[in-house]
Amino acid sequence: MHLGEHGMVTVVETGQYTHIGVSPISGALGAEISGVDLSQTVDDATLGEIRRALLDHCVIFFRGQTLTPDRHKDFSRRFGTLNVHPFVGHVAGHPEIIPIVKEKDEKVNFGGGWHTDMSFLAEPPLGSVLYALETPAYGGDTLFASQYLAYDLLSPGMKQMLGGLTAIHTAGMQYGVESEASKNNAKRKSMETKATEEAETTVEHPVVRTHPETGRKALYVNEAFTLKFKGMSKRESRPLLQFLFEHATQDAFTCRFRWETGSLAFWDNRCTQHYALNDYHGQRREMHRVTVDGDRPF
Ligand SMILES: O=C(O)CCC(=O)C(=O)O
Repeated sequence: MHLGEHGMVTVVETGQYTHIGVSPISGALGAEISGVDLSQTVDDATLGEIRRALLDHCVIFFRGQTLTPDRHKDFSRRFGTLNVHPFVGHVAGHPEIIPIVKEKDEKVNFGGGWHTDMSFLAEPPLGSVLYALETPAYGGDTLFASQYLAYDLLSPGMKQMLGGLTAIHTAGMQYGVESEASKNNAKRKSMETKATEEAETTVEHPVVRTHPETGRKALYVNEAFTLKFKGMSKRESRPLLQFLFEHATQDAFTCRFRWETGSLAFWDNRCTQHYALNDYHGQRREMHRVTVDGDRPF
């Protein structure tokens, strides 16, 4: 762990919660929520506290839930409209649910590198709601990193420089016809992914975004989808991007979630990155992901 000299990692101070229990799981981000049954319609006061917990902790976790695909979507829809992934197949009859599956005999997992979901969209997701149907006896944890901390712990000079930069994002590195990732995706028989020319489309986002609800600044580049800085070549962009990718995901900014069947994670995609560990070969893992639409970053 290498913290900069510019500040200390702290958990955001929160107000009181009266409808739910909220227990932070690391000093950087992440909290487990208790006292909620998501198989029932959540009342507005409880939902308000869940929303506040998400904003305070960036990723929240629920355990012991029993959700049908419809209930999973109903809960997620309370936070916004639902996304249909342009390049990844869906659960039969539920275009808004991506099955994230790794079979016992498969090697490649989905999300096995640090990323922010779908930053290749002009309006990337607010967040994702991931529900565990089958989990391995060991391994398969997910890491999350606070991109507020990644921004806060940069030097004033770096913050000033990044504040003037725009980045170019694309799905091409993951879903482009010629990409290495597409070749790996094709080996994954349990999930359908499309390799298309459409994936090469690019969009522009500020390198530092302001969270539309908290007003806090967050670093917004990620290795999966950020191609380069606007107005620079890929070669010129690479050294600074590489520094930011490594800086943004250092241990001090992370938490790690251990899944059980019935666990549900809801991450705020506007201020986090995540990484699905691939350390459970020979075991099966099956999740369902619903993705909530977001706004254009500013
Ligand atoms: O399977 C996981 O734990 C996370 C999957 C992932 O990275 C994603 O849904 O973007």
